[in-house]
Amino acid sequence: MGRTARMRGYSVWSLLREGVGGHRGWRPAWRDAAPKAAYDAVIIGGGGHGLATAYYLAKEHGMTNVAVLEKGWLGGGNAARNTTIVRSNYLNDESAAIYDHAMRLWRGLGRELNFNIMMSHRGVLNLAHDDGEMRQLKRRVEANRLNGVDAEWLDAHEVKEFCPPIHIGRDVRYPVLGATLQRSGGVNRHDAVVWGYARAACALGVDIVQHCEVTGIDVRGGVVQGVRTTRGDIKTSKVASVVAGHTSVIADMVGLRLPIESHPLQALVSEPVKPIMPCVVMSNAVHAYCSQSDKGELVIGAGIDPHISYTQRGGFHIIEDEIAALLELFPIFSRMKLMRHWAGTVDVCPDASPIISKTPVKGFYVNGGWGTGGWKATPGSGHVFADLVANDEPNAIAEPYALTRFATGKLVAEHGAAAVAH
Ligand code: FAD
Ligand code: PYC
Repeated sequence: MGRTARMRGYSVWSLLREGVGGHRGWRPAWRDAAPKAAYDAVIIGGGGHGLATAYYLAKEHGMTNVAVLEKGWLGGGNAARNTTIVRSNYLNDESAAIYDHAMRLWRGLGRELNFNIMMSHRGVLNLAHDDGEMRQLKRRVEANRLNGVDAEWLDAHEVKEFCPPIHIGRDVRYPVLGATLQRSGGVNRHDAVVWGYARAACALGVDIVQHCEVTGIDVRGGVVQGVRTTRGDIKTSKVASVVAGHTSVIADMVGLRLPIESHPLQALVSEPVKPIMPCVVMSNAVHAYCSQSDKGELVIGAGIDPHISYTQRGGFHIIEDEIAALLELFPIFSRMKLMRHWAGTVDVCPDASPIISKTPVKGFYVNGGWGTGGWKATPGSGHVFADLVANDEPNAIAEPYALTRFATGKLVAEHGAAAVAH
């Protein structure tokens, strides 16, 4: 029996009884709250980042009179749609700081939340297919090491040793010449992370309100007064927007125009098979990446669909291209069947780095622009954003991600390390 079950007083017999009896004795993991008339802070968006923000606000800053407002169900946005690749091998110092902060938090998160988030540090390979890419990726390995991020360079034969199903012959359009390896990188379980944060935040007093869409934000004299929602008006002096692909929609409610574009990003899974992929493999040049879920499905993705859209669906040609590329890397998968495919809406900044920032509207804070790669940042993002919302000042990790960088030109350019094209 797992630690969670023991702590909650379950025995094997009670689990069996619940299994055959329709789970009638199980308590919900969190309270589905009705919105109150006022809160000290309102978080818009019940994805991983919003829930992590709520948890750290309560745990580290003693702010418990807080609501998370989610227009759908918890974790039904990009949290549910992402492929959960976790790594911190970005190029710039500012990125290493935030993504490795997240990596440190991931390591202890299952224990901290007392929830099995199925964290698997199985290693992430980023492939190089030509001399230019090799130079660029080797430089990234050096930059990572200077920042204390674990990174190695593997030649093609070492890549094959680490990932036996991969094809390293030279008979393809983009042969594998080598790869970076971050051994601590890997994958985890998206809904467990969401539910773990939700349960922990709720236990500290946070109200989690599902099916509650924010439709407007009241601002008077440049200061936030509250939010309007499909379940009534709520007064608050702090509104924190954590809505991924809808960041520019929420910002528009306070008259703010952000340098963000929203694009579809697709993913798909194959039929389940026995364990074959021991690690995560990503290729920026051919636009394909792949890992294997614990259920046995190959989890496959590529870059964004280039058009702007909120539809949560993408074009078939993207899938065709990514599968063609993937099969050059893994001809062994050529007869597998694909089972499901979907898309999310990702919010992309011009430098492929996020926004974690105060705004010209007092009391309105933005966390967004994570593009194709925000899942890996979830705990780090929530941790530093909670600090910003509580203290009205960014800490050293969050500071480079202020909106002011688009005026000063001090961008954090991460298109290379973002790893799936955007
Ligand atoms: P979300 O989970 O989308 O949460 C935002 C929530 O806000 C949503 O639930 C939405 O319903 C809610 N909301 C929006 N508007 C309102 C409103 N008006 N009122 C109330 N609620 C509202 N990142 C990685 O690091 N690794 C990966 O492998 C990876 N793979 C990806 C694959 C795909 C196909 C996609 C789409 C994304 C992927 N990402 C990946 C990116 C990652 O999923 C996101 O960057 C991250 O999940 C964003 O977190 P979030 O909590 O802000 O977003
Ligand atoms: O940022 O590592 C990443 C990623 C993988 C797939 C989508 N994003």
